[in-house]
Amino acid sequence: MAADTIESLLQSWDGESVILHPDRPRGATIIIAIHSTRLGPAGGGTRMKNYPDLPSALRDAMRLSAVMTYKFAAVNMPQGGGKCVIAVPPNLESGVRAELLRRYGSLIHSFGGIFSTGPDVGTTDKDMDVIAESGSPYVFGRTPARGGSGNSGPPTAIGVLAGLKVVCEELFGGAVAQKRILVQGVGSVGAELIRLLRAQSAQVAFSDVDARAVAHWRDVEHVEFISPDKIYETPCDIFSPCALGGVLNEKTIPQLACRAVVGSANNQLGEERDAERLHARGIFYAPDFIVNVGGAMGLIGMESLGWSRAEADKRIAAAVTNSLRDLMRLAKKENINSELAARRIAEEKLAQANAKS
Ligand code: PPY
Repeated sequence: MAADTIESLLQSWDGESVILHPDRPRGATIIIAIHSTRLGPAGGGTRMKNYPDLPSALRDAMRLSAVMTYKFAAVNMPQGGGKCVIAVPPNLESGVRAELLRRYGSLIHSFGGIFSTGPDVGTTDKDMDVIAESGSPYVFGRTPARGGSGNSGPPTAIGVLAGLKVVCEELFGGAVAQKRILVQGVGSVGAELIRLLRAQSAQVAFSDVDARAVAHWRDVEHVEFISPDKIYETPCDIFSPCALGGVLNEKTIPQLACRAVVGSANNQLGEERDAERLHARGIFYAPDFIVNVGGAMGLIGMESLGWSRAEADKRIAAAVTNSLRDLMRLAKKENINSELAARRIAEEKLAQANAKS
């Protein structure tokens, strides 16, 4: 396959605009991809990492911004899709990093609201505090001390629980109680999900690669531990990836011994074809961008729409429940995979918005 160039990426992308900002003093490049403003100003997290080259960073920003468009459209949030990728040199020193974030904040501010952001891979709520110094009011997910709504893990977990409930009803005709659910990763979403599931009397097991997290959940909380190398082949009712992306692929899908996959991790499918591989095996896959919408919804709802945490939880649970039910109905009727069904529904909503304007 020929290597991507900036030109070929721009040619094949269906989004609106890309802002490429060289931050020369720090040797970084800020890339803001605005995929769609059809439903409202674009929103999406800021991913900061080291990339092998500029086209790789641009490809990531373009792909991730499109997912945000679908994510918001699927749950009827009046928000467009965007994403920022900051390609940085390895081992950025912390003072330099803060300068870069401030520069980035000014850049966002200068766009006057067409793009708002929040945390993503490689950035934290503390980083949002720094970006907001110059980027406010277009920065979500600051620390509570600086007026933010705090960790988005718990609202995200509310959405995952709602997804698990729908899938249990549809597939097993019952509640999550007594269902064997295997949670991969006990970060801020996975840990909260385990708490919620135990409160519903589910049979939970977990896996993680971090020794301290394993010791806590296995020895203090007494949750069954599954070794990470056995996670895919371990029989369960539902597998819930809540950590890494790309875990559903050509190698792992044949090993799966579950009826469904419902988790919060971003980009769970290794490649597009994996949705069809799961479908062919009769394993229901709840599209990640539907199940994990609670993070973005919670931050935006609580910080700019005046929702309380209780109201955010209610809206997130309803949004995930309704969109999963709709897509399961469509997938069944058309005998198509769930990812395709979810995208079709989101595309229809975007087309309706087009027709109205
Ligand atoms: C995501 O859900 O993947 C995000 O990027 C989260 C987000 C979206 C919009 C504003 C803040 C955070």
